[in-house]
Amino acid sequence: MTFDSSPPATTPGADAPTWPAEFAERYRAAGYWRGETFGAFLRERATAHPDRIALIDPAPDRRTWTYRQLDERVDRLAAGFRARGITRGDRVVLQLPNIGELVEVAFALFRIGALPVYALPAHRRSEIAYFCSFTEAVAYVIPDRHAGFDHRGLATLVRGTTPTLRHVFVVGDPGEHTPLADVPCDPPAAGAEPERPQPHELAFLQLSGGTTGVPKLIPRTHDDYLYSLRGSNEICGVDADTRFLVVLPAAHNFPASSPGWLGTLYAGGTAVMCPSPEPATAFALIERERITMTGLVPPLALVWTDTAAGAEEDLSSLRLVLVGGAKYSEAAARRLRPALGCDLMQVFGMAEGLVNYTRLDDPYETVVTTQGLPISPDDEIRIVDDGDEDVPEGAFGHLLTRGPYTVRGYWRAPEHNARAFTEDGFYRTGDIVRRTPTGHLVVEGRAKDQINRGGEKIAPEEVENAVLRHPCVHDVCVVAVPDPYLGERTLAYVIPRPGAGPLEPVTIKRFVREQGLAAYKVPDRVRFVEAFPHTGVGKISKNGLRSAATGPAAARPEQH
Ligand code: OOB
Repeated sequence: MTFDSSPPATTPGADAPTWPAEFAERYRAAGYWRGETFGAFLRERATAHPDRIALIDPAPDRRTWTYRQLDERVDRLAAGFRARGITRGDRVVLQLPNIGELVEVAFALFRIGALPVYALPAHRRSEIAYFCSFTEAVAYVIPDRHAGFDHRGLATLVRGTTPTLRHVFVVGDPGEHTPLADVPCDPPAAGAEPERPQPHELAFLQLSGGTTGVPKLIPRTHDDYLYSLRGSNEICGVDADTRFLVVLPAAHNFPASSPGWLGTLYAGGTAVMCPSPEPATAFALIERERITMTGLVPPLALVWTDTAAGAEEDLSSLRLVLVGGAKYSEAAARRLRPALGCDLMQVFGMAEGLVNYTRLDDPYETVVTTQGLPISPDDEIRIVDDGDEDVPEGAFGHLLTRGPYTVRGYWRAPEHNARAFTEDGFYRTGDIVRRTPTGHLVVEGRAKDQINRGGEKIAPEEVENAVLRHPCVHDVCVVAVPDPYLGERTLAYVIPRPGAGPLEPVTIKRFVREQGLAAYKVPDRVRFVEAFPHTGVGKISKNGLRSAATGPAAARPEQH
């Protein structure tokens, strides 16, 4: 008998650093890692309460799934994927909007141990081609059209450049690809099922906001992610009566797990997919579906609070709105409770792991002025200076963290990991925080080179690389400028190539879009300059450019 001692393809250690044995043992002994998997918990809920409604997709015709129906559907889809050769450890790029199929496909992949790679609906050629080739994806799942964009054409392009990509599954009209509706088939008889994924193995790859030219992938295991769901559910009071409205793009970590559609399903509640974050759509659904909980980014929370005053819909079922993803100003936070008539909870989280929440029993002042406490007593928090030395209690510094649901490294990125994690496994969040005497964290700013455009994260380097490909551009520097609505917007400073002829901001913006970058990464403003300011050591001074952007010259209208 031959014995293959190589780790299964989805064991975290194979493609990314994992928790050292003594930490894994500690997290198991503390009851954080319980040996559950996503596929198994859905089956358990379906057995315990088959007829409860798990999922509602209101558009265009209201569709509902009981727990039994969802579980059966997931089984049939999993069998269909398997029949098409998709197996344990395979990567599948999942790019679906907030529709029921996203939940079905994710659970079907969980069940066979294939790894969803969660793309956002806004991603375009540049991002999707990268995800497919970097992860050597075997399949790509898309809607036919969404928000005016035909995903089938993009899929054809990407298929042509990704040799591993064997399948494109389409929700709706498939064009030249395979309809997702054709995939489900009868599952194998009991006893003939293939080996199930193990709790310590990877469940999916989540996207990082990124600080480099290409987005990084975050390897999350069943054990660690399910712990963050249980913790989130307990803190937010999620139970079988919770009706959670998924307003933000469902693939993002916040609406997926804080407590999100996954937390809601874990608790046996009902997840309702919201096709648009606009108050007109969302408020009508809150009334009709008696929504109790949702999560918003600060700009949306602003729109909702402004609109709620004159709204005719009955929002009285709402108990709790979570706001996070970007800094929520105290002034805006104070307006939410009176306007929406429900509790507010701030959430400061990251797809790499650590999630902080204000608590339901925190004093109101704490809820509106802090970004909360970590989920776990074993979330280790260090606040350090530039030399990694702890700052005095209450002072601000760089936030480092490690714990039972914070990854120890990105997927297949050893060089980046050496910078993004300390030698003893703390993740360098890039956030500047301070801690109040009660242990609540207050986000004071950011040290990482990332722009937070209303919760959407942009790595300037990725945009700069796209602009640099323009033949008339000599150099470019992308910085954040403050914005009253989004918090930050992007500004690209461009040095034209000498003698290149006249360049217009719109030319640069169009060029970035044509490079296939998601629309939210297209610079909001472009300004042409002859040189960049430099720091003492000769590096480009992004601070100098940021302050130039907010100075008097910043208002020049032709530069927008
Ligand atoms: C969430 O996850 P990501 O991975 O898109 O972004 C993480 C980063 C944090 O490092 C921080 O810079 C920023 O987003 N952030 C906040 C914040 N919440 C996130 N900055 C200030 N205040 C907040 N409340 O954004 C995310 C993941 C899970 C739950 C919630 C948000």
